[in-house]
Amino acid sequence: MDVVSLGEVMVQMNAAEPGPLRAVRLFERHIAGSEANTLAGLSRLGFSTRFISRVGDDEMGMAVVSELSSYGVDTSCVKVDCTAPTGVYFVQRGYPIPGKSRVSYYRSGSAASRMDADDIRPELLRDAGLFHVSGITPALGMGCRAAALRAAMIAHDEGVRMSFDTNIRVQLLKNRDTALEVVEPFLALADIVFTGSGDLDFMFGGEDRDHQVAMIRELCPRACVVVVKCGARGATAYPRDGNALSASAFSVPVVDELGAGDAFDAAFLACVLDGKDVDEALLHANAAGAIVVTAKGDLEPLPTWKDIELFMAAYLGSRETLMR
Ligand code: KDG
Repeated sequence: MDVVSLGEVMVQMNAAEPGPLRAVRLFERHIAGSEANTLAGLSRLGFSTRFISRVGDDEMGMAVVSELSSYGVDTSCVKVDCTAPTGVYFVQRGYPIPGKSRVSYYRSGSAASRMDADDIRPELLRDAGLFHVSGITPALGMGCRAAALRAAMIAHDEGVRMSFDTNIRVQLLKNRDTALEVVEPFLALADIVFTGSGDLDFMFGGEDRDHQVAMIRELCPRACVVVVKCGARGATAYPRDGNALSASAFSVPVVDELGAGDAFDAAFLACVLDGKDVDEALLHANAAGAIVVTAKGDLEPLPTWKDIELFMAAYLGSRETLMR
């Protein structure tokens, strides 16, 4: 298995039109969840992936399993929990800030939030090339935190590389102290770290970027690279040995920005697993993120290599060149 991850996949009710949720009458039903999005992205890029989770014994749980499987993700470790439902969330698009999406969760007490350390068996990770998790899963409850930590420890003990995306969701992690308490154990074990400019501001205050990067670096001494995603302003990678590398984003029409960060992680990790350089990884990751914001749903627009190449061929002429 190339990549293993765990987390929650929810039913996503995505507003058919931009505007405030209270005025939206029609929704498109998708399924999505950060870590699973990244796995599906890696599957689209040719890697074998395994997802560990729980869904409810309900129609939507069946949709989660069958749709994720249709992307090639191994869902044999997704348990059906008869005592809790599959989580749901609503997506408000383009309001009040054009191009921005906002989420409303109905996930408290969901089946996935009831995962615990017993969901993680060492053999699920032993054969993996990489273990990936984000700050969302340990924020779902103490059981999920224990499960994610057990998986991270097994990966560490078995010599499996680990990537971690801080992915702070303020609705789940209320304040800076809680956020740091949740992400620190994962940062300490991670070999590759993704974060965002908003996450850095939340964790370390509105200091200058170099100071924020120095702060997060102290928390992830093993990481060979820390990647800071800045949305429409591109991304910068800070390798442990070497100079920072920045790549500007592709400018595209934004339909729904959700899932872009997960697609970015997938393409970046795919490049790392393929042994490509960091600058190439940044370029492909930015392209994957840009492609995903052009359509609704986190999974449906995830690109293949061919899609990324076609996109880059069309856009590179008008795109600022990679900056060092
Ligand atoms: O990264 C996009 C996801 O965060 C979103 O679609 C749903 O996983 C999700 C979450 O927990 O917010």
